[in-house]
Order: sequence, then C-alpha cells, then structure tokens
Amino acid sequence: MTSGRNSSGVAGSIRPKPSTSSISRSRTVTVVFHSSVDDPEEWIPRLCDLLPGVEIRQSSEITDASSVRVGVFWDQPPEGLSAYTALVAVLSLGAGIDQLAPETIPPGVQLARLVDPNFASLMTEYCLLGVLRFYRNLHAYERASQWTPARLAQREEFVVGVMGLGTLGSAVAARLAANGFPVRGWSARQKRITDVDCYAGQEALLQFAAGLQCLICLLPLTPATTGILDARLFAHLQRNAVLINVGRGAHLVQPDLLAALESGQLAGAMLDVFCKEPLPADHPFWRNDRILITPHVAAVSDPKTGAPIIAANIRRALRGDPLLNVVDRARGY
Ligand code: NDP
Ligand code: OXD
Repeated sequence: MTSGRNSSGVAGSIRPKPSTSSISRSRTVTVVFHSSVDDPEEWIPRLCDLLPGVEIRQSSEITDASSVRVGVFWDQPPEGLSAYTALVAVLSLGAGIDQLAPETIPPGVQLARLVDPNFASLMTEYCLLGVLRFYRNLHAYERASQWTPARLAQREEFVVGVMGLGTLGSAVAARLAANGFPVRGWSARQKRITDVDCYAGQEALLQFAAGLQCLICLLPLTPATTGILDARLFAHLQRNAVLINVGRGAHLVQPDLLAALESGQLAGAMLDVFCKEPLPADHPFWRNDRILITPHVAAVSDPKTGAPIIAANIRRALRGDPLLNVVDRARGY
C-alpha cells in the first residue's frame, strides 16, 4: 500500500523524488493536484515523469489559477474551483466521485474517475476475506471467552448478495462465485455474470435481498442510493445475516444498523467507509463488538498503477480529446 483513504496514514516515500516546491515557479501551471488523503510527494513526481513539459503543482503552490486546465483531486481544494476559470477536466484520484461534490463542478468540465485494475484486485481480496471471516464464524470466535464450536454452514447455504455490479462489484461477485458461494448481484441495468444470479432495478431490490446471508454494498453514492442500507432492507435478509459496506458511509442508516445488531436480525458488520472520515473517536460504532471497522482501506489508490492512468487522461484533456472513464453527470457515477 502506498496511500490509503485515511488522512492520518500518509505513507512513506516509495523512491527518492524532488520536492514539488523545488520545481521552477516560473512556468505556466496547467495541472493542479489536491488531496486531503493522498501524498502529493508520491503522485506529482510520478505524473511529471510521465508528462514531460507539463507543469503540475499542489493547489497550495498556485499563484495564477487562471492557467490551470486540469484538476487531479481526491476532494476539492479548500479554496474551491471558482478561480480555475480555464478548467476543462477534473480527474478523481478515487473510483468514487461523491467526495468531489460533483454538483459544484461546472457542467462544461469533464469529470472522470479512476478505474485502476489494481482496485478490483484489492477490493476482491477484501470482500473475500470478509465473507470467509463471517462464513467461518470468526466474528463469533473473536468475541468468545468460552470454547464453543459454532455450526459451520454449508457453503451452498451461505448466499452472498453484491449491490453494485460495476468495475468492482462484478469482480467481487465473480470471485465469490468462483470460491463456491451462491452469489446474487444487483445493479441499475441488467447484467450477465457467469454463475451470478443478476437482478436489476429498484423493483427487484427486495427480491434480490430475500434470504441473503451476507450483503455487500459496492454502490456509488447518489441520491438514489443514499440510505439504501436500512431497516427495511435488513428485514428481508436471513435472520443473523451479516453486512459488508465498502461503498460509502452514507449508504448506511446508522441507527438501523445498531438496532438490527441489537435485535439479532444482523449478526455482524464489517464497515470500511463512514459519513465522516476518520470516524470520530466517540462514535458508537467503535464500542460495538459486532462491528469491525477498517479505515477506508478496502482498495487504496497506488500511484505506481494509478499515475499512468491519470496521466493518459491528462494528455487527453490537454489535447481536447474525450476522457476515459467519464462520469455520467446525470446518473451521478
Ligand atoms: P461503477 O460505476 O463501475 O459501478 C457502479 C455500480 O452500481 C453499477 O453496476 C451500477 O449499475 C450500480 N448502481 C448505481 N446506482 C444504482 C442504483 N440506483 N440501483 C442499482 N444499482 C446501481 O463503480 P465501481 O465499481 O468502480 O465503484 C463502486 C463504488 O465503490 C465507488 O463509487 C466507491 O463509492 C466505492 N469504492 C470504495 C473503495 C474503498 O476502499 N472502500 C475503493 C473504491 C471504490 P449499472 O451498471 O447498471 O449502471
Ligand atoms: C474510493 C477510492 O472511491 O478509494 O473510495 O478510490
């Protein structure tokens, strides 16, 4: 891991690089970089190596914002975007874009997300780990203080549902199916994935959820998906089901999760994403021993694999070509 989505965890350098502030200040800056969680010292030198002649600076170093044409951001710079009057493209450092407040990005600015095959492999690993942890009852043994073997379910009884069948969800669903779990998937438009029972649309949501033993959320955060992990959905799962949320914190209705864990409708949850990150120290989730918290690390951006993908889109933006992995602004993902 070279960088995570936890602001406290900016990782060490992966190779010696010049400080970005030592780069000549006289040249016209065309690309601005900002992230409250990714280390600019890891990203900017890599991007500069890939884009000779292109001047890339952190937002805090920019004196003339009017020359900037491309923004490479995890989240928006604190000063906002209004000074960047020549902006033609915003490139997300993440797979998701909700953290960029896309509704405030002018409609004429192309918005693209990061689609890095490395994300899919990390996310698949994380979800498989989570499913196996629950399936093999480790969540119960982690809390136990007595020798009490739990009943091991048959794999074919442990039905896993994946919400969101995009780049990440489809890879996760296929991997779980290859590991012998019965898998259902749910998306906006109908999908076909080998050995995955695919459902589509709001009208199929409860049918998709009915009797699931494990629910994984890999949806993007949009008005249609905000609060989707709620009491009504939990009530359709099998009693003692488990939840893995790797989408966004606001997918989850927090009091509904706590109530479902209290009533036994849910037996455990593994949460990687939160409405406020880092999750505040006094948040009740920290005190609930049925919740395993990870600090937004299910799949993390790696400049080694991510910078060439972002650089390709910077080149496109500067040439005036359509971007790869463009966000559909109407759909919101
Ligand atoms: P994609 O855009 O490739 O896929 C999104 C999927 O969600 C699509 O299958 C889409 O359906 C489905 N979807 C969207 N809206 C709805 C809806 N209203 N009803 C049903 N299905 C819907 O995204 P990715 O797979 O690349 O990433 C998904 C999310 O994962 C990101 O947005 C981010 O929030 C999260 N993420 C979390 C990380 C972590 O470390 N925790 C790391 C990376 C991403 P359709 O295909 O029909 O359009
Ligand atoms: C995300 C990411 O979108 O880490 O969550 O890429």
